[in-house]
Amino acid sequence: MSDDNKNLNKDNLPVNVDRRKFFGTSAAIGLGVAAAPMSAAMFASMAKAQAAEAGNSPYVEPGEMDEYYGFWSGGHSGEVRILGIPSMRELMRIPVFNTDSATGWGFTDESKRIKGDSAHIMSGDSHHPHMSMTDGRYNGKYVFINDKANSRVARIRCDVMKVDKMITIPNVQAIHGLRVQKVPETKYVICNSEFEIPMNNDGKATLEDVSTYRSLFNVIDAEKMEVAFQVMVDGNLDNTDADYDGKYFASTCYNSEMGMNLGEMITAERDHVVVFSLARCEEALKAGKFKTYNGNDVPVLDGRKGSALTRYIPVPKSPHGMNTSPDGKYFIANGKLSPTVSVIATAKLDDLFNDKIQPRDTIVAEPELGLGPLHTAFDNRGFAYTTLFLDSQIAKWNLEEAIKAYNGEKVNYIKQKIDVHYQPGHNSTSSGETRDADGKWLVSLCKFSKDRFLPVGPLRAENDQLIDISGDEMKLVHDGPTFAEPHDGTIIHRSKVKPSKLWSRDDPIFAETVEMAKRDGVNVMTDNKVIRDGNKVRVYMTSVAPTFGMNEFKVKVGDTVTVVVTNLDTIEDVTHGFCMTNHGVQMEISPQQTASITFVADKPGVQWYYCNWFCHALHMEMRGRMLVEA
Ligand code: K7E
Ligand code: CUA
Repeated sequence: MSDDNKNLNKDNLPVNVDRRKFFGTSAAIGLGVAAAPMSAAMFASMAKAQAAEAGNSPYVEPGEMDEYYGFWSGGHSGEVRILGIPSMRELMRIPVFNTDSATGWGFTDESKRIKGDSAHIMSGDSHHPHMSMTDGRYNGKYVFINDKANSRVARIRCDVMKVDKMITIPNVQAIHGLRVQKVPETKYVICNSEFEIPMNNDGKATLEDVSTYRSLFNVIDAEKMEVAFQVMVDGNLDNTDADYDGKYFASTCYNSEMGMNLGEMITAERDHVVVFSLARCEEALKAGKFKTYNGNDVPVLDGRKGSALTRYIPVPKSPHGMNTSPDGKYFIANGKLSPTVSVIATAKLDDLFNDKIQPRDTIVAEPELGLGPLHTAFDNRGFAYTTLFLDSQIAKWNLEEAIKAYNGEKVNYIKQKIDVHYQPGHNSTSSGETRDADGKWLVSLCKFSKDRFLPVGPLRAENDQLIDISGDEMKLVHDGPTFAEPHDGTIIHRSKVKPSKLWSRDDPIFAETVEMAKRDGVNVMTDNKVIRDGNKVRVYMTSVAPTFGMNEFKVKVGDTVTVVVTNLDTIEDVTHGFCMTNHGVQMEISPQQTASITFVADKPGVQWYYCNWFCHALHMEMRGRMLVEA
């Protein structure tokens, strides 16, 4: 715990808006207010001037753009959110494992096709959103995200910011830690299965016999979105990261005991980090050295202790986060139940795999940082920032000095501890998980907000706190309430992301719907037509603000109706909706998009449909009738 609270000055003002500094600034900008009480407007303008002076302003003027995109997981809300950093404004929500009333995600035919075998699952638990990379830098192509609740991985296409692929990982339960291969490019997405289950998990073996339980490391082909291979390990797996050489992946294990309850899971003083050799795994795969399980054909390699594919590095105790330093030199395992983090030198891993050194010889530092270290982020000046869950702090420490201290030198590697509010999980620095780490911003994703916001009932918001790390001292500059529950966020420079303004007419997300229209002899860009096919009815209509191409269509009660709407508007931001009243049917159709939704017309009579995205002064009039004959 810090005894002196570094965030507040004697007047209980945050230090970054310290009055004394104001006076200095005010003198510089020619305001003679030193003795007078300050108005709110003066206060704000001075805060701005002072922040601008410091060169790292969190203030983004109305109409101005943020410097960074933040991709935030939505935890058990199942979604991904896009924030602007440093303003912390929420720019967009991308429904992923959840269903979404506004866009129709989970209800439209296109989203059901993308969800595939899990189309019936309406919820999820997203933790780790990470963008694809080329040579250790974000390439703006995809963001990948795990679903711990249903063992899935989804891919968001960053040109349209929509999910275009989703897979359920076989042979495992609870996909948790997820990262991408950084170098030479993201050929693979890597993710851990956290919960141990029998191999095979078919209910035929003794369910109680824990010796048959396994966790698997999962390697997914990023382009095909298929499991390339899995690696069976000893113990369970939690978080993971990749190196900057394209050679190794590392994962933490908090349950090396293979305990089945809390007491059993935390008995050992040390658990471990498993390091995977990509080349050796690919060789084994090529040589056919794998087995299959549970009746599917996904190759499972054996990476248990003694295998050539892996090495097990003992670390204290129930480690959680795994973070690679942006210079590529270190894997850092965060101790959770130990006050330490373990610094593994990636340069020593070749020797470890060639059995020239022992696993613990790869550890070059084990700094003691405080209680409950969970995750570490980095700047470009050799400092690391570790969240301390139990202490509600972030510790700023120097990597090279921690190594010196481990070698017996007397150095104080801890530079500062800042209070955060409260109980931080992940933290994230601007571009900090890439070679472009720039040391400007740190966001602490706090699990509890307690007294920081107006009370809103027993359920409280989380608190994402923005911290300026550009100077010698960390400075807390913003509190941002968020709904359940950002676990991890990545802060990506805006130059790396190039979203489209309109849909492309040949987008694969709705290509199948357009193909279906072609088979019906319909050109979705020009035709408004009803096609009857037994008791299936396909209704094709266009939309141009403020009208649908069809004012009415007729069906019989009990028909299965598919409505396909194509938005012909080419004006940015003119999104239409299609909502069939009293049927639980609604969806988004953005400019140049085709979208479809299928439902049963189970109510006879007149059923109005309308556009539910406000698109025009005559938006209210943008409606039509489904006439349902008894
Ligand atoms: Cu620490 Cu899922 Cu990365 Cu939550 S995980 S905090
Ligand atoms: Cu179209 Cu509202």
